[in-house]
Amino acid sequence: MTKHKSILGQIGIDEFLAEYWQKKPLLIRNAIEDFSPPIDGDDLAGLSLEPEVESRLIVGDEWSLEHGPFQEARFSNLPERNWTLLVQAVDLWVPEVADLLTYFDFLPPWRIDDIMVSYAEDGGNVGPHFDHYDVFLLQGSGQRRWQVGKTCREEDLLGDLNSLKLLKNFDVVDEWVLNPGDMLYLPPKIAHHGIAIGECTTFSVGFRAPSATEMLDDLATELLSRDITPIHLTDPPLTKAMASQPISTAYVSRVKQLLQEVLDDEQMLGEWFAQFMSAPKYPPLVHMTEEVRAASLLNLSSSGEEPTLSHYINGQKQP
Ligand SMILES: [Mn+2]
Repeated sequence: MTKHKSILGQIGIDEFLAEYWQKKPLLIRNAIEDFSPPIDGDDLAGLSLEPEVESRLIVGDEWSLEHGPFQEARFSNLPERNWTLLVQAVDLWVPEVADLLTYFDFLPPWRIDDIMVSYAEDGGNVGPHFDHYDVFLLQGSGQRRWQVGKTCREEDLLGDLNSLKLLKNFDVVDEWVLNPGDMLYLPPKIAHHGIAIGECTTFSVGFRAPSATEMLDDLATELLSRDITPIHLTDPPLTKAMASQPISTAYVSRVKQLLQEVLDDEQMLGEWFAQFMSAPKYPPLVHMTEEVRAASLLNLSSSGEEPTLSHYINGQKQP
């Protein structure tokens, strides 16, 4: 891979990390100059037919959600406008998409989760929402209007509509129309809403943000698998009265102390964390990738004669 220009435009890496990363949104015009997206909507539709690939369709004003794998016929029955196809972890499937990750080598590679690619028809959007992770939204083909709001809290959620985390209220603070190669960085919890202007693709480079609960779950499994001497709960000083009382706070303190003792082992934590953060998100996919490519399902370097996936979308050839 040849050394390329910084994807942060005029902003230096140190400045970006100090001023923007996990703090505030940043729009970068022409983040990649003359960007030609490595895949298009038809490639995405093709991927979404594969059972191993995680894909979703979000259709209409009510954001009706469907999970892949999809049948080819589904794409000829979609409305003319206002729908979005989202395909997760496209970097695992398409090396040309994985190559985009080299632009983000100013961040620890294990922080990166995946590149999700979306294709939307005019008006397509997934509703105003927020995410718990950092994301770079790189515009592929076409245009998308991004509206950005304030930092959100859990209480701001409308609840789980079709597992989409939509917002009760969305006050637009800023908005931009992104063109091919433009990129918007969003820190965690910032309200955002992206609406396709005509048909477009967006490449979302998402970062990992495991919750403490998820980490405790994985850590507990790891500790159980290790042959370590267990430490057990003991009593705080007891009184007879405690036999008939609700669990005393002295017990709660004991429990906390015991659990902290388990965690107070930086070497163990470091080893577990490295393992946890580098665990592949879709274990079988890593092995499938070469197989599928070998089967020429996605022959990106070819043109014209290859299994063109154009007909998947609206039953028409896309330009
Ligand atoms: Mn989002």
